Amino acid sequence: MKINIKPTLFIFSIFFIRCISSVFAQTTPQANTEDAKMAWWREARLGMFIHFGVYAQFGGVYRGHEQIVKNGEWLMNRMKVPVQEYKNTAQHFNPAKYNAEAWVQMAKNAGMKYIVITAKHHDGFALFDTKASNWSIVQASPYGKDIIKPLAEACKKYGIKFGIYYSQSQDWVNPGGITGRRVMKQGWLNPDSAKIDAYTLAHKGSWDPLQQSKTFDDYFNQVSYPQVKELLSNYGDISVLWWDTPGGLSKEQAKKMIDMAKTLQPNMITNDRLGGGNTGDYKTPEQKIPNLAELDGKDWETCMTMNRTWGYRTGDHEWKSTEELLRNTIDIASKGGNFLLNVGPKPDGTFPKESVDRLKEMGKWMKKYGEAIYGTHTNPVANVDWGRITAKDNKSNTTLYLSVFNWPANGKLKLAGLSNKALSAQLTGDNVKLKLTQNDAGSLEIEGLPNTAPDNIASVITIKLDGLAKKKEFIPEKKMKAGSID
Ligand code: FHN
Repeated sequence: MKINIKPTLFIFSIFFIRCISSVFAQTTPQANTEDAKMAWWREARLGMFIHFGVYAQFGGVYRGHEQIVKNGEWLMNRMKVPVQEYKNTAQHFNPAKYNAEAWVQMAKNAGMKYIVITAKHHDGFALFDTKASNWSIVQASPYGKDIIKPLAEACKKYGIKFGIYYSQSQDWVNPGGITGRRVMKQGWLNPDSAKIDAYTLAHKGSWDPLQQSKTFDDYFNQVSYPQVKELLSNYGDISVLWWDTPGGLSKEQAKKMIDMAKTLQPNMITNDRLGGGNTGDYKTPEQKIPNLAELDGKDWETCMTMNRTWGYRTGDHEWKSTEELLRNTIDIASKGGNFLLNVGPKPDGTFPKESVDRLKEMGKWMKKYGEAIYGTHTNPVANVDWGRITAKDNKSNTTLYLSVFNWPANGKLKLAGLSNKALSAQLTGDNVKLKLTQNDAGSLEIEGLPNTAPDNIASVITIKLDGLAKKKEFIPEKKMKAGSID
């Protein structure tokens, strides 16, 4: 049978070029720079989110009405506070007890490696000295000083990476900004709800004509773009730019924003919420921890509240326990993700006691067992029902960290799916050696565990493996839902 060599050669060369380019793509200088950029972030694993602004002084209550739906930072929108009335409230906003160093030390002592603060949230109030609007803490409040500058300096002083959250599209005060529509019943049962809901429906979600007195392009060119430029020019190294609620920016506007950001802060990483087709450097599931089926190998960070609100609320007492917060930290690291845990400071500039207590308690665990979190990657072996597993590789060996939530009464633990020989096991931080039995099927039994758990939240066991364990492959079965579940 005569083989027509030309078409076969042609198909073979296409296939060959494809292989080369995909290998090359992974190892291009571009890919290496991206990877290098993410290195500190992947090592960090745990960060602090801070939602602070003029809304803190309401604490979720407006004219005696407790806001129905959770988020205190959405008060102006949910309670339909007229623009000028909301702006007037800044005359009473004076966080006199604000101490940037104290905030940073609380984050650091909790084991957090980076901070992301809301430089401007959806209500448009800038916590920094901006020339692009007079709606700022410097020009509109008796406090009169930049909040961002001392925080950036304190982060630098204490070796904490500094990040900025900026609401690039939504802005309920600077005219032309997007006004995400929310129905009145999410605020309070206002007798005029029907009229108000009809108005917001007819006016792109806005509830005050002032909001629509300029176009979005005006807002983008006169406020959003220049303010981001100020933030990336006047506060030293910005390690993270956290956009939010995408929608509004055109492809061109998003490109213009990212090009500027990359020029001013080439090492900065950004999240996936800019919009305009920009996917950023990592994904941001909110108030949830994705399951493995949802992961696709891309970097991700779960952001979560300690109670149910991002901004301070007097009436929200649904605080998660330290146990839940730490087990979330471990669960997220065991799936190769970062955890950005939120604090909503009080209007005087101090952290709520409930947040301070949890940060302190987390810090105790992280001080003893932080090695099971920092710089670890996804559990390469089988999942277990008694806890979570993280892994860390050096040049030649993988170390597994078994974080045990349910301590075995019989002093034994089983682990399956090991393709490497387990060389040693010990209680992390206690140097207590444990007995290992491993069969050919890769099942491992750990014996000699103390009767009582060394830690009542999660006790960690370190297992040194012979050689490097094969990393987990990600074939996403379900798409990870990005962004807002506000
Ligand atoms: O609308 C915001 C909300 O206020 C908060 O800032 C969260 C934090 O991730 N992001 C949006 C909701 O997705």
